[in-house]
Amino acid sequence: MPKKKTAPTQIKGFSKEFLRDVYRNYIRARFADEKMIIMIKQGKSFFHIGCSGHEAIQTAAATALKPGYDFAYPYYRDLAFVLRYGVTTEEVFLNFLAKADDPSSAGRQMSNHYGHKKLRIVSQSSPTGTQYLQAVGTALAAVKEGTDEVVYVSSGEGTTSQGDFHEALNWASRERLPVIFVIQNNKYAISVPIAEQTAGQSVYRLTAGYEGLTRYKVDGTDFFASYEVLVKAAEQARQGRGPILIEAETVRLLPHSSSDSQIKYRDKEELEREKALDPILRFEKELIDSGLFTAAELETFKKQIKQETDEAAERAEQHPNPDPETLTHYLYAPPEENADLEFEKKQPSGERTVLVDAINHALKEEMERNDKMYVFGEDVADRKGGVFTATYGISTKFGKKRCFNSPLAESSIIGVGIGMAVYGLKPVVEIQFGDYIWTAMMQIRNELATMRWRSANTWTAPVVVRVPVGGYIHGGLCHSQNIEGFFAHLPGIKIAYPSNAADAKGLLKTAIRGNDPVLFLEHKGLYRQSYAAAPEPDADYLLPFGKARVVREGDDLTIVTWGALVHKSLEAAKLLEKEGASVEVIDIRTISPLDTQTIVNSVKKTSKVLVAHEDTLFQGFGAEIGAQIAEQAFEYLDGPVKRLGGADVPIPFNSDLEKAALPQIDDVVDAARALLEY
Ligand SMILES: Cc1ncc(C[n+]2csc(CCOP(=O)(O)OP(=O)(O)O)c2C)c(N)n1
Repeated sequence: MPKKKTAPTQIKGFSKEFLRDVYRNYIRARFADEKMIIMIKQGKSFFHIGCSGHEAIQTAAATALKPGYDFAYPYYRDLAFVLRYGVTTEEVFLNFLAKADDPSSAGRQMSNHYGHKKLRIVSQSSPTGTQYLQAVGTALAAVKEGTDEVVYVSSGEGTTSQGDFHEALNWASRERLPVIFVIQNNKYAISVPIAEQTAGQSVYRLTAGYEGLTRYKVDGTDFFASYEVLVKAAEQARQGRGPILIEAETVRLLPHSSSDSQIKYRDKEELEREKALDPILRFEKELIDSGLFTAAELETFKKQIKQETDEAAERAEQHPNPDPETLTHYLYAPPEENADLEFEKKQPSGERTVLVDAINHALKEEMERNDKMYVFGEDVADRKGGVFTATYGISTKFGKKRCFNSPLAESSIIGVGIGMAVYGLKPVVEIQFGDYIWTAMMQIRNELATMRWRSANTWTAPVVVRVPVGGYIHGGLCHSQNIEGFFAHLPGIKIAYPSNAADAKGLLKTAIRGNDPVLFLEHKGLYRQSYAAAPEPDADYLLPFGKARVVREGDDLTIVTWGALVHKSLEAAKLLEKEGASVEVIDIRTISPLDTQTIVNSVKKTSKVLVAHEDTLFQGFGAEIGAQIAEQAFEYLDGPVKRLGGADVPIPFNSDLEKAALPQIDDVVDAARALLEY
């Protein structure tokens, strides 16, 4: 009698149920892509960027991880990843339609920019590559906290040309952090083929030099191969055996986005060849050939999922749009988050302390108070303790776990800081000189300053960034810049610029205890000046942001100033007093928020105002103050709003030249005198 053939129950050890779920995820993603393209044509949304062709590697990655436990930094093409991770199809459409209930951003970000607090999908912004350093920061936080959480981060192959990618590999490899880098190589970055993008046309080979990094190259259209690698990677990362890079070869079956037309730059034959590599066709064949599924069964799944997709889209359409009244919500922490901060409890009465030491003491006291606080940057650890010694003694007192040297890479410092803050730690980082903050500008402008707003208050990144700025002590062009004018233009980040030791301590403590990102500017020329020294406040002295100080009262003219020009303005006021002029000097103390009220009140009294700062004049922050005065106190003015700033040149090294470039006491006197005589 012929032996009866028994039906298989598994493929390669995977149960029918498991494979059905994988297949269903492929189809959910594919149908969502197709539906979104239709809805774009119907004018229901404006942008779509799809995952078609990438389903296998993405589904494998999400399947190998623990949603809601492991952190994910998925890129815009990761639809199949997020669906498998737990985002519902309806939520995908809420995001696509920019609805108020969109869990990633409440309609604030472009579609397909994912984020989901409960699932630990960190809010994703648009710059290619920034996510890598943040993923490293989150992994570092997980290690510091002693957990076995793993961090997934992905991008296309084009994005691996970004410096942030290599900085991330360096940091992750250096510390053997639990990061899984998944590079989905579809061979194009918009229209640019990998041959024009990447040395050797292989990300796998390109990254060979990072010791400690485990690398795999895999066919990303093959679920079984991809899953095998991802499981190994997750296990390795979880066991603390270091980061993993996976280059997964995929096909891009759609144009780059709905704004692109790939037939302009790809041959028909090539597109046909890629269609044949569609991971869905491959998986269907494997399922049917194995005998585990019939074609009819798969058709039934498709029908069901088609209906589910249409229904999810319809439901999402019924949700409300965001209310324009909410536009400015969550740019900063809502007041209740900072409600327990008590300001100026006791006036400073300690020993006279120089500014840099006041900073140092504030850091140490806050480290003591908050074991989630971390200090890092270039050279900050002992024995050096920072190039200005602001961090001296911290690593010795609190250990190198909590105060450590970063690589010499500013974007890394901010990106890793964001990742740690997202996790719930409090990074207080140092950028060695304001002049070198520019390589971190992308992380600051598009990531740090926007995290809370763009995720509608679900993710926050309250990193404090300390930055020595300003002229003197022979810094020349690139150790002397003032930077407040650039950063004041960024909504979402607060900026302090203290002029003396007591203010520095009080403002830094407020920055550290608060829940917003803060740029904390320290004039390096004031660090050890006796005139910037002050009686030291106690450990609980907090100064509020947005509260200017009337440093000297007067009736004839107001000088609005900050940083190093506070002292020069005071000296000028003393000289002018001898001529019979009564000059009021206001130190704004924080650039953002700005205490316009104190300025306007003073101008109402004196009717004449000079805004004086060290930064170059053209488009300096003084222009903003001048404009606000013109708007709010025009009828009280008895002369033009006058500005005094640095010459519009780089800062020279030669002392005489530098003196000529930066405003001196005489310049303040001259400007004030001209106005008094007006
Ligand atoms: C820093 C930055 N530069 C440029 C862009 C515009 N841009 C968006 S996606 C993209 C191509 C990315 O290609 P790749 O990394 O290969 O991923 P793929 O889209 O092919 O999956 C570009 C140039 C951007 N978003 N960010």
